[in-house]
Amino acid sequence: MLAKVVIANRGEIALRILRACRELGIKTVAVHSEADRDLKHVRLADESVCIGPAPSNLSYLNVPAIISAAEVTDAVGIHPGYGFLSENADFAERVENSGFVFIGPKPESIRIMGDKVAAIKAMQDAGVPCVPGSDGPVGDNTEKNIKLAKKIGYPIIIKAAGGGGGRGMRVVHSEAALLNSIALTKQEAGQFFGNDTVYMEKYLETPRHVEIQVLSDGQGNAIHLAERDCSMQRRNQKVVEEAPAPGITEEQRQKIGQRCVDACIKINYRGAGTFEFLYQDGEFYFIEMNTRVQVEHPVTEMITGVDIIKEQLYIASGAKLRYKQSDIKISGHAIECRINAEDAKTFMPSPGMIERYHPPGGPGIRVDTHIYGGYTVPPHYDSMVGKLIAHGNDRDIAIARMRGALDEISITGIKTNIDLHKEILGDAAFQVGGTNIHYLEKKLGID
Ligand code: MV4
Repeated sequence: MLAKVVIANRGEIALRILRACRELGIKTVAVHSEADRDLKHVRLADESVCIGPAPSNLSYLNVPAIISAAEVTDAVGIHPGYGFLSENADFAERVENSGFVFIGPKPESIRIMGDKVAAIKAMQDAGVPCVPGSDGPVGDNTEKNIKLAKKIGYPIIIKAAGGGGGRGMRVVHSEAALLNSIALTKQEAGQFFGNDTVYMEKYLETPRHVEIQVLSDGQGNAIHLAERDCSMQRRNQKVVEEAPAPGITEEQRQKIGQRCVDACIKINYRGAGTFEFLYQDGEFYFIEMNTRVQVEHPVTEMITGVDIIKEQLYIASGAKLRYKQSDIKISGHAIECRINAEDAKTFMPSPGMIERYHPPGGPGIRVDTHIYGGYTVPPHYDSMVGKLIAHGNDRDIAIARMRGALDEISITGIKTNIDLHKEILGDAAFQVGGTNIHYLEKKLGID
């Protein structure tokens, strides 16, 4: 096993990684900004290094500072968590070229999945079902583009190859708007991502966002850990996630899961990964692959009993996958509520000092958070301050436990979205299950 790991992140995920390292006897190095000296994991880590001022670009995105921290502490590996440098292929490459283990996929895999056109091509070649579309970049032949859109059938969506996560997309409802929309999306894509390549897909109007978690050792072994439903979102920010996805049968799960496993083996994928699908009318359509551990990984851990962070560390150490597919059995249902420091009406971040924090508890309740009474949420980073996870033998029990936990938890001194979660968990359509990606925004009223 790796002897010492640099945790190149902050907040709850840094603490989550620290806990996994401790279980495995791995020494930890916390790297933090000047604004993050009081983070819980910084106190708990074996060593800590301040890597720069508060702004992320000067600290958590400062590649030389992070690699230097690994050098001065004699660390072996670097865990990037999520966000920040986690899906930066150049960072992964520089980590490896500096002689450290990047706890994640090979740089080439990150690079392929960062280019959505290349990702879709790779997945299509590997037998993963994709959205009907342009099968590559949209060219500049207007006649061809008009024909292509007609063949796919309106509405279509134009997406930037360098985009993802909801940035650089435009829906087109008619031929009259097509050419202008392509030109506009290309121009924005060039501006935002430094790559004006765009592609075309059939626009699915009422899909759910269902994603498959995989683990692959890069030595010919891969498994899937079933799916998560992340449809409850606002402006591409997930709010509530759950596993398994309501209404997905075991047969559907194993079929799509096996496609993902086969793809991992075909591209020799290494580490944890997530295949993102749109799910509509009983069919899965691949849209993107995430090459990091995700915020919502705990719901998968709760229903499978697999510690995804520990498996990332085992895989990074060169071990063969410790599970076979037949070892993976789904047990019950899990729901996660993302707790954000934000205004209930405007959804604007609401940083500041937490006066008191009382965590919830009881059977099936897990809290992944770095907050404590007296902690000040800095204004420089994401507003998520923790995650409440409820598990039960079935979805109704998970919902009941989550509602109890939402009533028990108390965070004073800052505004949070806890009341929003109480509303969602009490919503009749949520309780039935299977709401689509537009449900929450419609419920909240179009802005
Ligand atoms: C789509 C789509 C409908 N049809 N692609 C948005 C985020 C990015 N990951 C892909 N996205 C979408 N792609 C086709 N062909 C609708 C969305 C979409 C969405 C997807 C998942 C979760 C939330 C979303 C919110 C708005 C739009």
